[in-house]
Amino acid sequence: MVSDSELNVVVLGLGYIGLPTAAVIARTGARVLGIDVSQNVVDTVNSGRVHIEEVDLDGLVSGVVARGTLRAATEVAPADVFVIAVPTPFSDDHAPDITYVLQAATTIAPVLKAGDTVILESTSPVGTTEQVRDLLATLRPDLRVPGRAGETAYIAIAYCPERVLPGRILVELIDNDRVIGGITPRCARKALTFYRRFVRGACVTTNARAAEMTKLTENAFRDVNIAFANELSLVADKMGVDVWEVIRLANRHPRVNILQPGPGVGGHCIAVDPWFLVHAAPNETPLIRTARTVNDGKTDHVIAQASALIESMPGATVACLGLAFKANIDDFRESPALKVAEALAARFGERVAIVEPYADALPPALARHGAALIDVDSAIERCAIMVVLVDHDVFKSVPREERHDKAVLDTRGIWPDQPRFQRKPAPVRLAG
Ligand code: SAJ
Repeated sequence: MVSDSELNVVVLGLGYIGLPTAAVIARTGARVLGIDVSQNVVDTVNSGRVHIEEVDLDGLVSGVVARGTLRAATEVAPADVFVIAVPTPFSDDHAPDITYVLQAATTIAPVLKAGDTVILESTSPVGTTEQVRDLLATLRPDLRVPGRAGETAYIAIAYCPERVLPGRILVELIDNDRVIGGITPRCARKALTFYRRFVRGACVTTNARAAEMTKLTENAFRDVNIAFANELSLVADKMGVDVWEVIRLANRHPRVNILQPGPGVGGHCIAVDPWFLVHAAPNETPLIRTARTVNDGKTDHVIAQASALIESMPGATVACLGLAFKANIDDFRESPALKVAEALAARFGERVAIVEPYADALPPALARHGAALIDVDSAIERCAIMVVLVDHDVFKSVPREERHDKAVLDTRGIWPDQPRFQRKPAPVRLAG
């Protein structure tokens, strides 16, 4: 086995997964080349800086770049292991788009040599790793690929999904268990040797298709469970009951563990990946599809609730607290908070102000409608209405006395002590 300092690794895609992964591998002493299509990203990384916000990532990247074990480029080079971590978006009709994955495979094809390992980490529809194998076989007919004709393959190809939580990426990259699906068992074992270099969690091997579906299943499971919480929040609103109190109490049951309602589900994973399953088996996935509809519908519900509140207080200024898709991060992808803020700004214009400690400037769609970016103290001073969209710690810590006179729509349940909780109890009709 090659020692860490002799191992050359190429990571394709220096985004939220690729850059932390590249840096963690580089920390083991392996020589890592990160590839990105953006020259700006490449320059940023090569200067030891980061283009994304993630706990402790800046220190790690500056360390490994200074030590010379991580560098970035736009052009690929020969290596022993290739890790593909590029985006897999979906089209308007929810069909998964694996163009970037196939482009990445096309990019590495010319530099592949016997003994190399190719690992796909991008969330992908079932069968994508086999497509990568077929593409490489076409582009490099001289290289024997795995799972064909019973001959010993020259290269190993495996699928190993990333499963890290934004905000905890560097911890979870090391501590989480990994599912490693080989095109053949031999491929899985080869990839396993690589992950054991830096993963402390258990590394479990399977086949590529099972690993691909496992990743989609994990995120669909979470989406369905959040949909349950969101549906409960609508029921509780109608009943005039505090949903967070109900969930807290129900979760005291030893076999009940309900997640938290919110303004909808965001991010580039949970709001996207379930569609890969629905698209693959439309007739078999009514539950997964409904969960998506419930979670998206919750955003529309919040827009309607907030609009009604704002209309009931003519002239009052409104603070939307948060734009990120979840707490304490700067990631606004597919963010329900952003959708709500945009809808309110479009309707109420300059009456709407935005508080987002993780943004330096407002996205153009918000700025266009006259909304301003203000800090939390200005919001407390100036705004009579507060719409809590993200549970950032800085919002949670606003004490009751600073917001007691505000009209509040708290979609995250961060202020259970808020006296003017904007949910009017529905009239209760007694039986008989
Ligand atoms: N959310 C709720 N209520 C909850 C939990 C989450 O409304 O109780 C919302 C969040 O506010 C956010 C969205 O769901 O808008 C997703 O947040 P998340 O923290 O559940 O997940 P992500 O998207 O940050 O990361 C997920 C993780 N998957 C699972 O937990 C099964 C992570 O482990 C994956 O690596 C990641 O997707 C991914 O890249 O696929």
